[in-house]
Parts: sequence; structure tokens; C-alpha cells
Amino acid sequence: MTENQYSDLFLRNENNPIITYKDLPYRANSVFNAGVTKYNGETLLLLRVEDFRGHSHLTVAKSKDGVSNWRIEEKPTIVPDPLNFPEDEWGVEDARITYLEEIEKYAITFVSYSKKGPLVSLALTEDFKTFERMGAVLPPNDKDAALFPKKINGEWVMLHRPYPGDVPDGAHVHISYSSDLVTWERRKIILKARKGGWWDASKIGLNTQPLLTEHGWLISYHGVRQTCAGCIYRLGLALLDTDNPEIVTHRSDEWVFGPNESYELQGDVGNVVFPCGWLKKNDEIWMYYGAADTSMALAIANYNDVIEEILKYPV
Ligand code: BMA
Repeated sequence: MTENQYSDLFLRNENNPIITYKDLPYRANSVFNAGVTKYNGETLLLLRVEDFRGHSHLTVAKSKDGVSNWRIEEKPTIVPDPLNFPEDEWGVEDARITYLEEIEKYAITFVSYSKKGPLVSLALTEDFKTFERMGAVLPPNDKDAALFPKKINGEWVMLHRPYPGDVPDGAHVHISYSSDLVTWERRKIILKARKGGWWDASKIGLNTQPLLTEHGWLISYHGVRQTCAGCIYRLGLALLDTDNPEIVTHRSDEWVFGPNESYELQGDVGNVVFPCGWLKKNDEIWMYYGAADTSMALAIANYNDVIEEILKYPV
């Protein structure tokens, strides 16, 4: 841990923003909120790209060092398919990628923007070229979903953020279970938006896919604060029990990352940092985040520093 109490846990990459609309091989408005995984020894991002209708699709980008020389697909990779999946009406957004060791496939949870509101869709892939779309797996309104990489007590487990209107005091992180990845049941709130003056009082939702540590499942989540000048999206951490992720063992009091740089403060939606994935690389955590709903950026933390920080806050 660095001695400087004012230093940030996650340090921004000097090349930030690492991908902007100018790097895309085709015309688009913005590129942000990418899911991330390791694939064939490279870093693979599934970028959210917004077109000039305001609708989004998902496009693969790969890089050997995870920072530069991104090879971005010439055409969109996952496009909205409203003929077969009517829920894709207004686009697909915000992918989270989890490698499911047991079936040796990558699970992609993403938002389909349906006429009835956003919902969670699921697709499986082995190669990021062909995709087995499982369709909508949760009803609207629901988003911010990611799977755990392995079954827990014999079931697949997903975190997500329903906002059906029956949650009068905010939007919270929920957990659901499935035996076949299609039908999800026994939904339960595990992490609640706080109240009043807290930074995460208005709404919260999962950000990055669960990362198994020796202290439990590490997750990051966004906390939204509504101010008279608009919303601020910041990031907090939590640890969930390894064998029963319904149990939140730790939750950071303070946000660990928030909008500060010009590319985070200004853009289509200013004051937003929004990671949809992170990678553990040796003794570091590489967090890829959308900045101001406009570009992609990277921030890196020392793994032990992150663990040390979150362990300060037992629930
Ligand atoms: C959330 C999501 C994100 C977006 C953020 C800020 O509700 O829809 O895709 O980055 O708002 O606009």
C-alpha cells in the first residue's frame, strides 16, 4: 500500500481514453461500457457502440497489451435482432463477460432495450464469432447483470438489478439462481442502495463480473447520486461469501473511483465512470470503464491494495 493517503486506489492509464469513436473502423457516435475477458492470450473487449440513431450494438476489440493497438472488428459483432428477439427493439448495451469453466463457454449478459424497458439477455460463445443467443432471461426493467464463473451449490448464479417499480426506495443489487441458464428464480436483494446523504443513495447496480479472491467474491458496483446539477456515477466495492454469495461480508463506505478527468466529466453523459469488466493480471486489477458514455478508459489497481481496502469494511 502506498503511504500517501490521498493517492487513488485505481490509477488511470496515461493513454486514456484508450478507445474513442475515432478508432472505430466505421462511423459511430460513441464507444463505451465494454465487457472484458482474456481470450487466446489477448485482452478482448466487447464494446458498446452507439450509432447516430442513438441505438447501440456490441463490437469486439482485441489487443495484445490491453492498452494499445486495438484491432476492432470491421463490422458490428452482436447487432440488435428484433425479428428473432423483439426485445432488441432499441439496441443492445453494456455487456458483461464471464467464462463458464464447466461448459467451456463465455457467457455474455447484456441489456436488450425493449419497448417495455431494458431487460437482461444472455448469449454464449466459444470464439466471439458465433453466438448462441438464449434470448431474454429476465423481464423488464432489469440490467447490470453478470454471472458467476462456476456453479455454486449446484446452480448457476447471477447478480442483476431489477427496477420494476415495486422497489419504492431505490434500485438494488439482486441475486437469482438457475439450473439451465434460461429460467432464473428465487430472486433476492443482497445489496441495497443507501439512503439520504450517501454517495450511493439513489440507485445502485452491479458493474464488473464477480472475481474470486481468497476472501470471497469481489464485485464493484455503481452508486448514483442525484444532485441539482444531474447524476454522478461512482464506484464502490463489496465482498460476497464464497459459498453463499447472498451474504455480503464487506462493503466499502467510500467510493473507490469517481469521475475526475475531463473525459469523465464531459461527454454525452458527463460525470460518469462505468466499468463493465475487469481482469486480474498478476498482482494487479485492470478495470476497463466507459467514461461519460463517450469513450473507453482504463484504470489499474494493485490487487493487494484493493483487498486491504475492502477488508476495512466488514458489514
Ligand atoms: C446507466 C446505464 C449505463 C450508462 C449510465 C450513465 O443507467 O444505462 O449504460 O452508462 O446509466 O448514463
